[in-house]
Amino acid sequence: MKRVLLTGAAGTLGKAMRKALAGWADELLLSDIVPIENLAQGELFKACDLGDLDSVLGLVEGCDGIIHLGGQSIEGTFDSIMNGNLKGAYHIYEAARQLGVKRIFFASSNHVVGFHSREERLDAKSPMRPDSLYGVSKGFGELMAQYYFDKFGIESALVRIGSCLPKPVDRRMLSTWLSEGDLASLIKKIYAVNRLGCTVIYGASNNPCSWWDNRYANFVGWQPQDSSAEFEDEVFKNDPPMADDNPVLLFQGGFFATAGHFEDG
Ligand code: NAI
Ligand code: 15L
Repeated sequence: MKRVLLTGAAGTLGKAMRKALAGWADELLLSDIVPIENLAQGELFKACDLGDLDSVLGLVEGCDGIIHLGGQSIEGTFDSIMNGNLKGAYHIYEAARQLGVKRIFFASSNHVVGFHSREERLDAKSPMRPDSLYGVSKGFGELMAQYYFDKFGIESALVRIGSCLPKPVDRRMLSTWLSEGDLASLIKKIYAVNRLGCTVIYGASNNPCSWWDNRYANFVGWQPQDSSAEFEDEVFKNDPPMADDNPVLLFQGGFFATAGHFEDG
């Protein structure tokens, strides 16, 4: 890969992927609405508001691939989500179409399916049941990707990331945890596979109590190496159990499903 764009590069996963992907592409073009100054060798930076099409066009020009992590990453008002996630998804795909980018890693979220019960095992064909406006916005991004694949052949990995952080810190994350190393290896696989299509992938490590089945993405050849099992004792010690009738425990999305609704204005 000559030049790969990493949006959301100032965020939590952006920082982690900068380290993990160092040297992978000739140039990693970092972008965020927030400035980044500590550039490493092979990194470039361009500020961009994903809500602005002209800026996104300027950003995507000359890129061979896009790792799209940028946008609102938690629940919020519709207005707060619209700019980065709705307009942002459209702008990324439209820029890819106009400028000839053929493959995109789209950071979707488990909150697209967060209203499914924890007793269900989901796969790529399970219906979307978003648990938040944020989850709805990620579902919108997935549909945008599907449209641009069917009409223009732009391939995407729609990665429904679980909980990506250095280690699982609560009981739910024993099911949803994705290690940073496994995320980086997934990104590399997505750009190495011959034919990607438009493929939903659940972004979770090899956790023993997973709710998700990646059978329709086996062809990608991604084999997560890490497991939440090694953190189980620590999590049980630090995160006391909730009462059995706590509704948070019913849904895969946890508190995203039970939290109140944000109103604009
Ligand atoms: P984050 O909130 O730390 O980073 C997101 C970045 O996007 C921030 O640096 C922010 O400044 C930037 N951003 C927001 N609005 C923007 C706009 N309008 N224009 C340009 N940049 C904008 O989020 P995190 O945790 O790094 O997540 C990265 C992506 O992965 C997000 O899309 C998130 O929804 C998704 N994801 C993350 C999960 C996790 O466990 N961290 C789980 C599921 C999905
Ligand atoms: C997400 O989509 C969020 O971006 C992240 O902050 C976590 O809340 C994660 O899901 C999760 O479900 O743990």
